Amino acid sequence: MTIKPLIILPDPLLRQVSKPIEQVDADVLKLADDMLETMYDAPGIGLAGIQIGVARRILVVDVAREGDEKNPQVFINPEIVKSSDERSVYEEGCLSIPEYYAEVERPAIVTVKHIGRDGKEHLVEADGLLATCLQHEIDHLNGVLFIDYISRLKREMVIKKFTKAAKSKAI
Ligand code: GNR
Ligand code: NI
Repeated sequence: MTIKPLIILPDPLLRQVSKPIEQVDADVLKLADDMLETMYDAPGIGLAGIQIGVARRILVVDVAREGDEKNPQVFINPEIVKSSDERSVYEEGCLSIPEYYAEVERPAIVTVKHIGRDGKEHLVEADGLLATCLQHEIDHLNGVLFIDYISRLKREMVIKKFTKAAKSKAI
């Protein structure tokens, strides 16, 4: 397993739409393991392929609380097939937008169809933090970031700040 460097705003890769995974082979399982290791190292509760520069439709999550047993989950080609009318609000953050947080309202319950690491199709009904996290990660697969749900003024301020930071770090 390898910890991979994270792609940070305003890298245009974050706006790329990821492509479906055609078969769950050894390379895909290795990618999932690298993503989990990178997520745990960060630390974060979710990670999409594009955040380590791989534009494939795969995400990993673990919303187990600190001290509880780990619960790594891998979602390949995930699709939201049902969303509740009920909404919930969470303060979100993103490993690709470090140290910026904002409240985002999303459907409270979602049903996600996906391929698991066993190569088989699964259906998961998620609520609470898992529902929010899965929607945040699926957004990444479509080039969407949580700052797209805040006001344009706030979003532009965040992008400007990260653009400046990236320029000052460039060699
Ligand atoms: O680690 C993360 N925490 C988080 C908190 C609230 C809502 C979504 C998330 S996902 C984020 C990791 C990340 O950037 N995944 O793409
Ligand atoms: Ni994110």
